[in-house]
Amino acid sequence: MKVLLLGDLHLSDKAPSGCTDSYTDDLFTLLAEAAMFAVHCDCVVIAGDVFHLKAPIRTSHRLVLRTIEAFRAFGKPVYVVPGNHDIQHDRMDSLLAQQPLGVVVESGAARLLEGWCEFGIYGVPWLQHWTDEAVSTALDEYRQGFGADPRQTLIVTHAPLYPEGQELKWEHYPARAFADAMGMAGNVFYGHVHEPHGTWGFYDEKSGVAFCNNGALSRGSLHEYNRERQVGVTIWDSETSKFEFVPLSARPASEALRLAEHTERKASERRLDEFLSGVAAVNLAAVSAGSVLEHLKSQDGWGPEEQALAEELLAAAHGS
Ligand SMILES: [Mn+2]
Repeated sequence: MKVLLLGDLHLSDKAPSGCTDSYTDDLFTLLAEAAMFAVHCDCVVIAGDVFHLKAPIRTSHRLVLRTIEAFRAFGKPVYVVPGNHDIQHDRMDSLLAQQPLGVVVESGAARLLEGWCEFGIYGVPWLQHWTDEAVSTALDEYRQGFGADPRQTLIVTHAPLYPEGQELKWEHYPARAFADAMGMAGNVFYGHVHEPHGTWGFYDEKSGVAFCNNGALSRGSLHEYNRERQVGVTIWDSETSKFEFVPLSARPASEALRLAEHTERKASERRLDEFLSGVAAVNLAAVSAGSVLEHLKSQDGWGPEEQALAEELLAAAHGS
């Protein structure tokens, strides 16, 4: 059996601020390209974060319909393991009650993957709290059901997993503890971390756990890794129990990311810092916008550019 794996689509009507306007269309082009590889696979599993915005009102019907169409074009069963962006307030019961992904599932274009599915793949959605107890509970049925050859089993999850030594201080669940909760047997493909980790883990030829993350399909931020990495999907083969990365023909970073604007914004942030240190002596809460401007005009280095920036910021602060 072969499984086409992808994660972190972050579909959105509007491009995130670091991306060019073709963001949404580019993602659908990548999904269409990925669908060509689905022909050789038995099913498709998406490792969460199908939609970018958690508030359901901010995703259009048009985008939901395009997503349904794109998923149907895979021509194979599509499973989604819900990510933190697919639900609201970290509550899984929001999904079918109000979220855009719930509509995609109701349409029949995708199925939710939690626990075992008919392909013998096991889903672990985003957890509200990443505690040992919650992880162990989420993997209970896995430990009982992985059978004689765990090398032929696959877990797909949306989880804050990192190779040892690369963990984020404020958000991670120790990979070794996750592997222990799996009974140290099987393979894991995970989303949530957008920077690709490749294949790594605690395994040898005979046993252990292999983890794989191929990075997000979306390049929604201007991080360094997004400027250089190859966007792609992964095919997992139960015969060999190996993950194979499949590069997609994504736009070069210079066309997908607003690199020039980013440099400009950094410069304007620097000017903002200077502006704020200029007003540090004034209690903003107690004065009017006009008097703040008067104060600023008396500062050294005050010019028309600073004046325009200050007026803009003050207008924004007053909600006008
Ligand atoms: Mn994500």
